[in-house]
Amino acid sequence: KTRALIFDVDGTLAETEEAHRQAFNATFAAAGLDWHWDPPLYAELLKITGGKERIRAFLNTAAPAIMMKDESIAALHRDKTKVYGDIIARRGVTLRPGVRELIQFARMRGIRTAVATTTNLPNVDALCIACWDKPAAAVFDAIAAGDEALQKKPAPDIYHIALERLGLGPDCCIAFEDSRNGLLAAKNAGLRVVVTPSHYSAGEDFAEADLRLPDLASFEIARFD
Ligand code: XBP
Ligand code: MG
Repeated sequence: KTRALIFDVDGTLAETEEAHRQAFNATFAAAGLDWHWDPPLYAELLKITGGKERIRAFLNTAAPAIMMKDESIAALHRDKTKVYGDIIARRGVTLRPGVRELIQFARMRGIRTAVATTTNLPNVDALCIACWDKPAAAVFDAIAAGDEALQKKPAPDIYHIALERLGLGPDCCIAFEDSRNGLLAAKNAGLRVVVTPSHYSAGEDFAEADLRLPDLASFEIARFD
């Protein structure tokens, strides 16, 4: 019997990666850095999960001569989080098909809901306020986000934290992901995984998924009981 649904955020709840990409670029420009991440480059950089880790990976390959301390990257990333929050608040964001209904259905049935994401908590709150008019803690029963995990996806850490907060083992939970890194993180934590590929992850390999669907509008929870 399924007792909880654990959702990835970016790409799974909503198509947010273009807003992230624009927030990175606006932040670089405001800091006087002539870096620009176009969509093809961003698709490559998305293989590195986590904004700070992504900036570091970009520097290592595109500008190895630039020395940047971890603290400077963290400061740049704090600015990026503010810009991202502003973009989401100003433009709004649309939940992917079936997301709102599935979360509402779970609530009605006493199935708990959680978030296990690489992005940081202010970004999860920005999305929840834009889509539900409430902070994340009022939408989900448990939240595990960003730097809470020592190692980001595809490591299972963030799913371990979410399961611990739910007080549940992996057998009675289902994870929802859009990317290969996310799929592997959830699988590494022993969960069953439903993958709904997103704009940037469409071409990835999802062979390990228990179920692959175009979106959650066609998801039937009964299949998993
Ligand atoms: C997506 C990510 C994040 C975002 C940027 O993670 O990898 O890094 O692109 O967010 P998920 P931050 O799909 O697991 O939510 O800059 O806050 O890291
Ligand atoms: Mg994702």
